[in-house]
Amino acid sequence: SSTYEHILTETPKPGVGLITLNRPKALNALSSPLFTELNDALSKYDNDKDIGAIVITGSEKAFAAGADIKEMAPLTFAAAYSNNFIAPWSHLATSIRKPVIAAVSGYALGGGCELALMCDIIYCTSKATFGQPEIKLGTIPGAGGSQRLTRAIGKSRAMELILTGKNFSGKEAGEWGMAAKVVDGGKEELLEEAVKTAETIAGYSHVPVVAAKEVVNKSQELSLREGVEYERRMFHGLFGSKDQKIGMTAFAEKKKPEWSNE
Ligand code: CO8
Repeated sequence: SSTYEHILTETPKPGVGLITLNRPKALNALSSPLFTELNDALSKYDNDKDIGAIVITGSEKAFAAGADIKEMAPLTFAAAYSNNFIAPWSHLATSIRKPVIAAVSGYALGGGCELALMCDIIYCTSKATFGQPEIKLGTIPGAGGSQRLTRAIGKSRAMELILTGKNFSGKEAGEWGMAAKVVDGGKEELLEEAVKTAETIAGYSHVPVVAAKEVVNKSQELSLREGVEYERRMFHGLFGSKDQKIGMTAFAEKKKPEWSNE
């Protein structure tokens, strides 16, 4: 929609909502106004019955070079605490129910790395540059980096990266299991892969897609036993959906299912 100033939105394929961070002069630094627009666009796609999956990307040079340092520099403890600074960033991780793929080319530093980690799937170029450099600025990750990076790549590696502020490459992100796909090309090839996967997901019934995302995310919060029980209840619940009947009947009749999203 043309009403946004810091992001672009489009539908590159049926069912796919693409959000491009677009503050090129600041390497997509994540200012509060940018995040307000990002959250608005995410909610619109999440509530749009024609959208099945969302892709977030940046430019060739930067996915996002972090939180806006110039905005943060003068912030006081009292203002940060009383306004719960950064809390709106959690919207993506806590409220968006459809799958979100991060397509990362270039810098994904600090809050940019954290934004990628809030997405459900990360695709990146082999030359992408990830890092949590906050220690160099006299602070620590504040948008989930210490928690999500540690879950994604393990404690020893996350600890080393967060304590030294050293960057790591997209190739390493793939080797360590943080990125699901590493593309040996530029942003165009990367985006093609991310949109293709989003299109595949969007082609399934939205009901089990949302359920699948929810149960996988529960694995990060619950004990194994509670998680397995949660999954089973969700699985039971899906027998109440039209699309379970449509999907299994189509298989038996050797037909392509026509999803109702019900
Ligand atoms: N914030 C504000 N402006 C930025 C940021 C940023 N994070 N990153 C780059 N910019 C600006 C630069 O100031 C510069 O602006 P100007 O032209 O007006 O001087 C413009 O973008 C281009 O940047 P460079 O000239 O520096 O470009 P280079 O190609 O030379 O360098 C780098 C690229 C290496 C990415 C470099 O810009 C850099 O080191 N950026 C900062 C990276 C960083 O430290 N990020 C972490 C920020 S802290 C953080 O994210 C904390 C998260 C906690 C949660 C936050 C909640 C809000």
